[in-house]
Amino acid sequence: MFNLILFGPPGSGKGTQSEKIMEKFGLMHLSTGNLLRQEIADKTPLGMEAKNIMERGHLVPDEVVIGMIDSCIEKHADAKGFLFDGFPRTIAQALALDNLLTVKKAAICKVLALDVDEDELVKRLMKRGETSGRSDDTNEDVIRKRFSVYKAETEPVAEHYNDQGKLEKIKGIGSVDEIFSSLTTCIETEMAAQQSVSAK
Ligand code: B4P
Repeated sequence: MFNLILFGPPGSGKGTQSEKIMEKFGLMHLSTGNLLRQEIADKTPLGMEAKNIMERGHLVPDEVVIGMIDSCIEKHADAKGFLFDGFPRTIAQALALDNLLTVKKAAICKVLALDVDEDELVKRLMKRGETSGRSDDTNEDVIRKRFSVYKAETEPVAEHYNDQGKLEKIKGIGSVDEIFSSLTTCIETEMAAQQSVSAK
């Protein structure tokens, strides 16, 4: 299995690039943001709880998102690999993901981290807020809150995978196609490395 994490702050382009990676490499795309927004659209109890939290720029509780990812991995047991987008966002989520994959005799192969400065991120999110209808994108205070949560809770996840030698930073400013091209080069290099290990 080839399992990839696309990492980065809110608005760094994880969702945008995930669509293209999924299409090119045939990985199963798991976005916790999309899964949560679907729960909100379906007005489920979980969705109602998540809406409140997301609108304030906070993270949904670990056990909720870990449960969602667990059942998605089970549902797609025959996938040739997963692309995790927006997950893991805390150390507890990262440890849970590592365990879920170990049970399947699999692991994260690479973590690609999109690097974008905060001013550019605010611009992108405010712009998306004009058309997306996403209430977490329209208020600059909420956007800034999401960054402070990211720094406190999510950045340590990058360290966790850096310690495992799996983290690679990618410049996240430029055209969508330029960034996709850098990501593609890294993914192809890693896939070739995995294949040569499994051929031995
Ligand atoms: P997410 O849905 O994961 O989304 P995001 O971080 O806001 O954005 P993303 O990085 O995917 O940006 P995008 O490509 O859309 O999270 C939303 C909320 O859900 C979180 O705040 C949290 O409350 C909750 N949540 C999700 N996962 C969770 C978890 N694991 N644990 C707890 N809570 C969780 O790009 C943004 C904009 O930039 C778009 O408008 C795009 O068009 C534009 N853009 C993209 N690339 C560009 C480029 N190269 N140049 C210019 N603009 C670009």
